Amino acid sequence: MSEIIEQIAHCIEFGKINTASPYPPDMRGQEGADELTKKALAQGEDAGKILNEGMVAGMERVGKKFSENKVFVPQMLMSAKAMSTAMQHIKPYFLSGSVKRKGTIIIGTVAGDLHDIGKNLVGMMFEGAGWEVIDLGVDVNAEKFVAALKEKPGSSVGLSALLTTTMVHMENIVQEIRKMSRDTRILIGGAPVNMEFCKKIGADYYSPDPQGAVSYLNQQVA
Ligand code: B1M
Repeated sequence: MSEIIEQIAHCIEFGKINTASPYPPDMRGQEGADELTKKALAQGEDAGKILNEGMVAGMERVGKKFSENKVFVPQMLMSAKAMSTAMQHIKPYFLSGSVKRKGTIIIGTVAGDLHDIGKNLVGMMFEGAGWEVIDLGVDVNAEKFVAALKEKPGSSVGLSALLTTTMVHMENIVQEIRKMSRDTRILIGGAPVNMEFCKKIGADYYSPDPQGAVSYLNQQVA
């Protein structure tokens, strides 16, 4: 891997956004993911390589540490911010078709539930892993998920719930999606749910953290 691509991976892993950003303190004054991505493109590095070997690799590293409780939500948010800043430079290459997305995932927090911090992290991790993310927001009912799937057939769906009173809505959403398309991949997550509940409601996969959800879908399209 070229040095600049490894530097980008490092910036994403440690949440170094740009030169002006004071975080992390031991990288103060150094270039961040923003400047390095621009520089790498100007040097003629391939956009897909920058994305996959630099940005995605950095997000995978921090995602793994998060799963192992070695870093926490604030660090993940800084990495996600570094990722989304660098992504602005790569987006034109997605639009031109020279960099391909892995697929689309439609995400949302289920009906009655306004918690969105975990769901947003899941979205950022998918985006960071090269997926197109359609975020329907919070308090999303079955009709909205089905309508989004009709607009973007073949997408996967990610449901988040934080309340024991709203996790029950996942079952109804899964049923309505299955009526429309039996083979849509449906992932669930959130503090009150688990794999047993996932199986009971007929979803495909439960992950306790964003990285597990990303790894699962990556394997499905590999
Ligand atoms: Co609420 N709340 N809250 N709350 N809140 C909890 C969830 C609660 C456990 C607190 C408690 O009582 N100890 C409790 C639920 C109890 C239960 O049902 N068992 C609770 C309650 C009761 C309520 C209200 C009903 C309070 C009230 O008004 N009486 C109310 C409900 C409003 C509603 O939704 N209709 C309410 C409101 C709120 C705030 C608005 C104040 C705020 C939400 C702000 C926001 O999200 N924008 C809030 C918060 C912040 C919390 C706590 C403190 C933190 C939740 C959080 O963001 N965690 C929470 C207590 C706690 O967890 N300590 C609590 C950090 C986040 C990164 O984790 O969302 O679990 P989490 O996501 C994780 C994983 O679960 C996973 O990945 C993420 C990263 O690891 N994950 C997925 C999540 N979705 C996934 C999807 C996947 C894969 C993984 O694939 C698709």
